[in-house]
Amino acid sequence: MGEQPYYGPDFNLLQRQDPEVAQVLLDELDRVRGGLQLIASENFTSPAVLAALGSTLTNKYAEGYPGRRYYGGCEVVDRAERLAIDRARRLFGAEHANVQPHAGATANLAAYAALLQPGDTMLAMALPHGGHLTHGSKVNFSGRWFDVVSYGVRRDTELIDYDEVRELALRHQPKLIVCGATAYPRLIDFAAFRGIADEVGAWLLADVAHTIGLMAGGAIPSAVPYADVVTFTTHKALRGPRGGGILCTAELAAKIDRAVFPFIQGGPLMHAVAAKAVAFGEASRPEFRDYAHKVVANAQALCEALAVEGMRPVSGGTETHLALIDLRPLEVTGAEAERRCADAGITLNRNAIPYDPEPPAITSGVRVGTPCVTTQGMGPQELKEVGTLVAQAVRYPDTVVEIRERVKALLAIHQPYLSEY
Ligand code: DSN
Repeated sequence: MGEQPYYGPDFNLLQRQDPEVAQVLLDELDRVRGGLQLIASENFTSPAVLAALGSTLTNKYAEGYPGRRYYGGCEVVDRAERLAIDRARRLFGAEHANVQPHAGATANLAAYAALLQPGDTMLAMALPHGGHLTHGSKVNFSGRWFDVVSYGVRRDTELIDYDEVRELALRHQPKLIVCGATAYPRLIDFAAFRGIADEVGAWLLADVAHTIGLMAGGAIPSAVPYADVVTFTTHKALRGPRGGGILCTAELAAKIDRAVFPFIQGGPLMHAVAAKAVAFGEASRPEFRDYAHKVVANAQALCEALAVEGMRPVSGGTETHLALIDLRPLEVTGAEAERRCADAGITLNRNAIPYDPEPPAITSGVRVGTPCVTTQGMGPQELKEVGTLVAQAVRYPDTVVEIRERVKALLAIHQPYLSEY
């Protein structure tokens, strides 16, 4: 070590000490630089966030909360957590924030633990209609531990049927109503959910893991004024480190904090907490508003380009960062489309569409999203081109060499991690 103190990530050091792992890091960077990343739940976090993640804060045990820890020596990491909490509260206008959940699924587990007892009834969106595993899937703790009633989208409009949600709520009297989704391209009417929750005396939880970044940037309406509890992830459109968080009313603050620690988690990951503070700071800047609006405009351009090529957007379009595409008109399954796109240098994921006749491992759809390509600096013009390339890859797999060349040409201008954005 030279005269400079060692603060954080030093790739050359890793290369010298562990070339095998260093090679994995290099190969992953090459992978994302060598193809289009259209997975709606991924993003390229900033170098500043990466620096906080690769810091000595990873060493510190800090069970508890700032000012009331169960370990000594927490006075420094306390500052990181206070910054993260204050910035999250300001950014989202929330009464309380808990920044310790390790992931979105963990945030949901904590929220349920705060609001429900095992066996209680909750009403949430079905996974095959765009919900999430933690919204009551039988293969997840939520489906095992709670009495789950599911709502979905209408067959004709492919939109949430708020009349159905209300009827189910009146019939089953859930203690908790969950709104939010992972594959729903449209805006969610949080006011309507609030009204239904109030009518039956239920708590309202908005799981906005996918859209919190768009809310931070003012590109879509926020769930915070309506929901008792808002759970989210920090690594999707928000562009922060991998992790979760919870916003809630002052009334629920103590319950939520106790549910996160000590009920479901032990020591928080203080390097991740510091990186969340960095991300909330970045998302508070005017540039991020611009970014969030561009993500949506880009998703709309992509969706339109796909529709022109016969790839049918579920619900007819998008108002968010993602589009869900029904491939049945092309007689290609989601699994096959995912594979053909991968061959062409385009990463996306197969996804069930509402009322999907295919099993979850095959599906009739794909999901595409624009957080990554927008971070890379692409705009609607490029997204039109991306749509054409996706469609060509799915429809004409024999032209894969040509598509790869066009993907490369796009990426030559728009590379991730070439600047400090
Ligand atoms: N796995 C995330 C997604 O891709 O939507 C949700 O947790």
